[in-house]
Amino acid sequence: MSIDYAERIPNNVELASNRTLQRALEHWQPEFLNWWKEMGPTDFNAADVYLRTAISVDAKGWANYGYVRMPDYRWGIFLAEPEPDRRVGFGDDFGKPAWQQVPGEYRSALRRLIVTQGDTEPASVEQQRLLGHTAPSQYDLRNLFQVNVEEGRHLWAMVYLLHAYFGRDGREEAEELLVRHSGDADKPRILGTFNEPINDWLSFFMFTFFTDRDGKFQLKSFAESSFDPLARTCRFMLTEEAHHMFVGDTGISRVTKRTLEVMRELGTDEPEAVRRAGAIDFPTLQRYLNFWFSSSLDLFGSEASSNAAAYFANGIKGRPDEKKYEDHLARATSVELDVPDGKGGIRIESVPLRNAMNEVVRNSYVEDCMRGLGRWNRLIEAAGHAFRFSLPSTRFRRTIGNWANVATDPAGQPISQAQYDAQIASWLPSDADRAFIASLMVRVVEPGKMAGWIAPPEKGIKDRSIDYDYVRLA
Ligand code: BYC
Ligand code: FE
Ligand code: FE
Repeated sequence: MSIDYAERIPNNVELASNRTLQRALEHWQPEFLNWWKEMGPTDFNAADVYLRTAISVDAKGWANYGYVRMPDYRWGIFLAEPEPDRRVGFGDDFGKPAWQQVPGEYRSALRRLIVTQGDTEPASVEQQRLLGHTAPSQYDLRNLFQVNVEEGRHLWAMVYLLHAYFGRDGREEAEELLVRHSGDADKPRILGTFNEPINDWLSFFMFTFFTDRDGKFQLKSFAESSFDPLARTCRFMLTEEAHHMFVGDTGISRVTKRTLEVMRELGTDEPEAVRRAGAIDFPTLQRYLNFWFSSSLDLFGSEASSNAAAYFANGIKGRPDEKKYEDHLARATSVELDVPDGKGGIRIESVPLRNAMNEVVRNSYVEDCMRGLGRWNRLIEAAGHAFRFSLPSTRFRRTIGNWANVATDPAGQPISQAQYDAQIASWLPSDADRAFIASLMVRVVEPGKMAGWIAPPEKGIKDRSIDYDYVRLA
């Protein structure tokens, strides 16, 4: 299953044997490149970037490194190897053969999910387009661009499915994916978080930690899908996704490390003093964390969802790592959810498991986030400080689901709207916080040098040193 790079569109799906599909995708390709030039990273298209490109989908070839100009990156179509005799792994049709084509009755549901997934990928590139100008190091600049080109490839992955399996509707949806834009008043991206601005690198690290991690869990749910081409596409995307979360996780670790260094030099953890020394105080980090975590929780949908129940029953979208569960039918059990009682309190409601699938996935996500916080907290503990990062309650600041627009404190305790408004500036980044973070965003271009608010990484990319020339500016 090697990838054919002699083709205009590199692929491992034998695109050349389907002339109609190949022509349709070759027609979309220049539109994608126009979008990249207009909406992708500004001003760096002539730079040589030390990037990873897949040359095959097996362990040896998927991570091949070399200098590439971003517009010359070989965006292509790569599916993980097929599993022989794959079967439906959950829901009412458990055990029947997986589908190589889209069943007519599930066509619109599948198209909708693929479009929603596809929409997030270019959205994130749009959100991050100005960050190159304030990169804290060449190493970070390179990582940003690696993430950007791969999100571009994830768009290709979904566009391939739309073109190959959804006929004319699919081609129209593929066009629309380049027409909606992040934050656009008339044609915004579909999901809330993907319309939030990412104007500074702290937001970028929080986004790649919290929001790319939603991507991990959604892709894992699709990797279980009975629609085999979707499952195989998402399995390969997950190999790339790991690096995006690594960027967020190590980014926040490095900020934390630098803050600890400054606190040691100053002999105080007083936020104003830390700020005056050019580092980011922990309470500010916690407010950014609160913002991106709560926004990303909405991406899992409502706690009780008839959509989710139908996706599961029909074998369209499973649970991440479905194999770890014993009961793949999920028909008999139920889940207890906390819901607002309408009188300022909380009551418990029982919901059939299938309807609670969004909540099941969200809970796995929260656990995964906790592991990252644990790593950052261990750095702080080892330095002898009392501060600990914490995740706010899943009830805090929600705009989707049972707790949408219900005022709670970060612990999830319902409070009055007046109390909420009075305290929100200590829970979420204020304008003053954002202005302070913006003031730190200065571009550092000398290889190996870091901006003052972030520690160097532990190692470079692919055995290269930290001061390697990761981006050769034109
Ligand atoms: N914002 O029954 P409900 C990634 C809508 S990230 C706005 O609660 P359902 C990446 C929903 O569409 C992964 N609208 O939810 C990361 C529905 O609308 P309609 C992206 C929202 O359907 C970083 C209504 O509310 N992948 O890859 O069970 C960088 C009620 O729906 C939101 C996917 O999302 C929201 N946050 O589940 C780059 C996977 N949440 O039908 C990339 C595909 C819900 O009433 N999507 N709504 O008009 C899905 O699986 C599902 O659509 C959702 C929602 C899980 C998002
Ligand atoms: Fe992605
Ligand atoms: Fe990603």
